Amino acid sequence: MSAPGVRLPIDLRPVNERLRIFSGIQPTGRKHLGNYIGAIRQYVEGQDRGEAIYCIVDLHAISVAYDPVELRERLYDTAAILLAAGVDPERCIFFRQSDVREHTELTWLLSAVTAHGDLNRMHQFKEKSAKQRELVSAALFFYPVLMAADVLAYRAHEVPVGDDQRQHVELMREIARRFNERFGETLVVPEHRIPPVGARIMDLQDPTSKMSTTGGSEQGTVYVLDEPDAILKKFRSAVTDSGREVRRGPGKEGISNLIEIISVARGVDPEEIEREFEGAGYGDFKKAVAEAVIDYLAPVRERYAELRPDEAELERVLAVGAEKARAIASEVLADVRERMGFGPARG
Ligand code: ATP
Ligand code: LTN
Repeated sequence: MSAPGVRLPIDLRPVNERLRIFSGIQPTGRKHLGNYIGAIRQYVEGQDRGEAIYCIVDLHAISVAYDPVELRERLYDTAAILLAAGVDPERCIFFRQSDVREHTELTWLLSAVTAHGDLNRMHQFKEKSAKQRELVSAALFFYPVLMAADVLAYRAHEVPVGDDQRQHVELMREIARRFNERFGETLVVPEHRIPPVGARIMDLQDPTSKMSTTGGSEQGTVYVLDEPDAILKKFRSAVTDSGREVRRGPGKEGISNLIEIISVARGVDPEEIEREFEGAGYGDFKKAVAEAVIDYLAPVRERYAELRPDEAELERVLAVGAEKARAIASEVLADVRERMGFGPARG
């Protein structure tokens, strides 16, 4: 028994506890090769490594201009893409963020230990706020707090994301640390998991900026659901450089990007690709990249076509996931509430 008022630290990861993985993805519907290689591929692998929890973050989607009817449609698109890619509701918890109200509640509670100055430093806020035509919403500014709540509500240990989310994960670590310092050990300080190859897939037309649904060029963005012909065209017109060597290096952003893409699609090291294509022309290399990507994405596109029409089934899957998610998050929230001084004291 501990003395009253003395908090025993919650053992945040006992040796025999399973690794808990959490990640979220926006319901933009048009998921691209960057999302797939940087994140979705890791979600699928995560199911073999630990207890995986994945959610479609529809609450995040309202931080920029959106249409409610579209949102619902794109949510189904995104759900079907993830399932088609191999996210398996039998082996993970897969749900819609807005179905689990604990995320919203925790966002507000965590805002008490979030520094305004830290939010002000977020690159994504700066970039996205500059692009808004009508309204820069407070939701856009608060976006990282909601993202912290997503992860901290599950005491997740690991967060698979692409490189662009590094700063957001750093911030959620800071929020968890500050919470624990202020209210006693309650939350797990999570680690990011950023893949060594493919964490930042670049736009094929402008290899100095990341492939993106919102910021990039249409011709430079390969979508998971693109037809083989479209994929071939996009890779054929990919911007390279005036040199002739298929290797990574400064001034070779385009070729470096293609090397990373083909190495992930084929499941080999980039070095192996450089060896294989030594002396090859850029034209042949681009064609090989396109073929590898077509083979890589074809099963996903085919499976998507089967899954997407059955919205009732998608809803059923998401509801099962939400229930499992809620069971975990509500316990964490009960601890957080109690430690912050809400409701009657427990035990
Ligand atoms: P976008 O910029 O395309 O709109 P996003 O980052 O705003 O995407 P999500 O669709 O939620 O929003 O991203 C899902 C995951 O994909 C995140 O983990 C993100 O880091 C990753 N990701 C996004 N773009 C890339 C990219 N070009 N290369 C690698 N990973 C990426
Ligand atoms: N901001 C992320 C999406 C996201 C997320 C999360 C990722 C929302 N909540 C929790 C990991 C963990 C993005 O990719 N744009």
